[in-house]
Amino acid sequence: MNKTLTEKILDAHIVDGKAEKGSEIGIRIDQTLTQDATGTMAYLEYEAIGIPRVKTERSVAYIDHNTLQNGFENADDHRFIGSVAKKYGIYYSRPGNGICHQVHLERFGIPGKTLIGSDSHTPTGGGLGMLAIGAGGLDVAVAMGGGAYYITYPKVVKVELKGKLNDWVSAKDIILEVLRRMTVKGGVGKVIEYTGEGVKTLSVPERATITNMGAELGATTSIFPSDEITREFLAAQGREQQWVPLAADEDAVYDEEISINLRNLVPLAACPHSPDNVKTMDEIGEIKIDQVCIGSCTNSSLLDMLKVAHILKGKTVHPDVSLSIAPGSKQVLTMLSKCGALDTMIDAGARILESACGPCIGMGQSPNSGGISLRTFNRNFEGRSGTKDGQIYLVSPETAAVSAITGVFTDPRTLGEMPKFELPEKFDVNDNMITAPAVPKNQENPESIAEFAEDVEILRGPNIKPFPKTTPLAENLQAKVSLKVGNNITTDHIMPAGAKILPLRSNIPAISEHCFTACDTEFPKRAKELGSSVIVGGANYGQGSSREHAALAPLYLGVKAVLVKSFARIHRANLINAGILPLTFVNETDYDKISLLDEISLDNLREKIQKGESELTLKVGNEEIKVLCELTGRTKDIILAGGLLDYTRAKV
Ligand code: MIC
Ligand code: SF4
Repeated sequence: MNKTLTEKILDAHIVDGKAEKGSEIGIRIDQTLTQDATGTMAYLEYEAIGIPRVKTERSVAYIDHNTLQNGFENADDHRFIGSVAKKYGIYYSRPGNGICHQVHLERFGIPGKTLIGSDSHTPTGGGLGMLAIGAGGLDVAVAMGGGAYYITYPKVVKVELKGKLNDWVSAKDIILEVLRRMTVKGGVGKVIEYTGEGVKTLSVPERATITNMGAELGATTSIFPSDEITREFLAAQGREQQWVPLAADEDAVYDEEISINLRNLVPLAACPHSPDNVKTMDEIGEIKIDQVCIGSCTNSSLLDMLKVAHILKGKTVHPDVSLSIAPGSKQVLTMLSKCGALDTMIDAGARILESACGPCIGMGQSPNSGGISLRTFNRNFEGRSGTKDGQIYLVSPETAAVSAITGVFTDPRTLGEMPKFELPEKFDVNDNMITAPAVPKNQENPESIAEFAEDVEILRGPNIKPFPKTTPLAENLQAKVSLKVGNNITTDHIMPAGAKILPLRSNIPAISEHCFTACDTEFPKRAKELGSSVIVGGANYGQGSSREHAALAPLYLGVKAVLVKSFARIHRANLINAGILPLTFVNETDYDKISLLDEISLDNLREKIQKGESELTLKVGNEEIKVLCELTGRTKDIILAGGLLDYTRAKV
């Protein structure tokens, strides 16, 4: 009784710890997903753990990020992941089949199940009533092996949606409004649960847009109830039998509450360079634009695309604007093609891209110098587009499409009355680009599974290098500060992506050369020269993606500890998994007492951690600074062992 939906699903999956807010719990994971940019590392880690077949109900490996293939590296990674999938019992979604989150929603997500994915936008599945969480690759590897996934038992925030959206105001505007109110760090340690009569007015893909971009709040995840609309969506995907009704209890008790009247919402945009820098069209004004990109896991569903096609019909993209469109999946693309909407887009002058992440992660379509780009994506961190001074605004597909025609920021409500857009009764289901794993003769017999796994050859390329070396936590820490950074450092600062760097994801020594170069080009060289070092940072350190490379590259460069005002959830977990000590200031003002190249020491560190001491005294020159090292039983053991891989290997 009086449980939120989040608590119901969590409590049904707890295998370790107690259902108490703020305490660490281990949950059973039903499904996992990986994408290729984090997947190669995740599967190398899975191999290192050494379990012959995945133990989840469903694990899927998607190829969607690194599809540029500007050299052999990407294709080698795809081939490696394909062979691993075949060997270990994982479904393989081939390049061209679509963006992991969109395809997972269409073909695999099930209400009430737990899903972790090596991608921060895994919460997209929350649109279906799943408890879907983004995690580091190593956590996903452990979950594939049947291990629990550990999180802090979250607070639950109720977002009550009232009324109905006005014409041309969209789901994207709802999540932008939530971001405006809660900010990019407002969701840390929380699950955002949507309720209220307004929920019924939103289709599953619209709900998924909202849960997807809930990642930008720093939230553990976001979730919608599973209702009649969910049933219809699953039925249209030919999966009605997987539907279950799910909702919070009537008298559920929430930790925080927010109410949004959908009728009062207007089209919004997140302005450069943060998803919570939200303004209305009036506040922005009719500024001239250079580029429009429509797509990404946030806004690439059939519904989004049909609206875009309707707006583009019979029009031509403004002569000063480049418009690119990437439908989210093969299913979406096929259906657009069959109904003629694709022709409409091409006629209007849109540049059609393959169904993949593409420009969202800087894989092509970088804007011109200082260019103003309107994107339907979820992140607009500085430099992420591939153009350092690019000015990226995050908007709805409706705003993007109409602005592509006018050439200036345009409120889509100027289009007048909106026709009714409805999802089809049946989606075009064709899973021919998803390869099912090979099946051992006797799935119950461990020997047969092991023999079978030995027979399937893993195909490796020369760019695929092993996991970096880890060492158990040292007795004492004595190291210099190799970098000092400010607030809201994103993982895109720590480990940039884009067409040049992304192909190095399976080669930690090579990718480390680019670590933090967005902030300080000398960092990799300095860190290597120092041997061991410490990074100092501000609040919300490590926000954004789940890429564990943002921990593995510092590990490779000798970083032993990161001392900040506060951490983003996934990145903190990735640091611990890599055996890097996560420290926070007791008094944030002490941040000012440390400078680049200062020598830091923590005496008897190992002993203190072993004893479970969380407040430590750190020496910087003659100053003593109090820092917190909050580790629970399990994370303490992981740090002592030198990381999750060593810890898990020892356990297996
Ligand atoms: C992103 O949107 O930043 C990414 C690229 O999808 C990342 C994963 C990665 O870095 O590979 C994420 O969101 O976790
Ligand atoms: Fe891909 Fe962009 Fe979504 Fe990340 S946010 S999964 S890069 S589409």
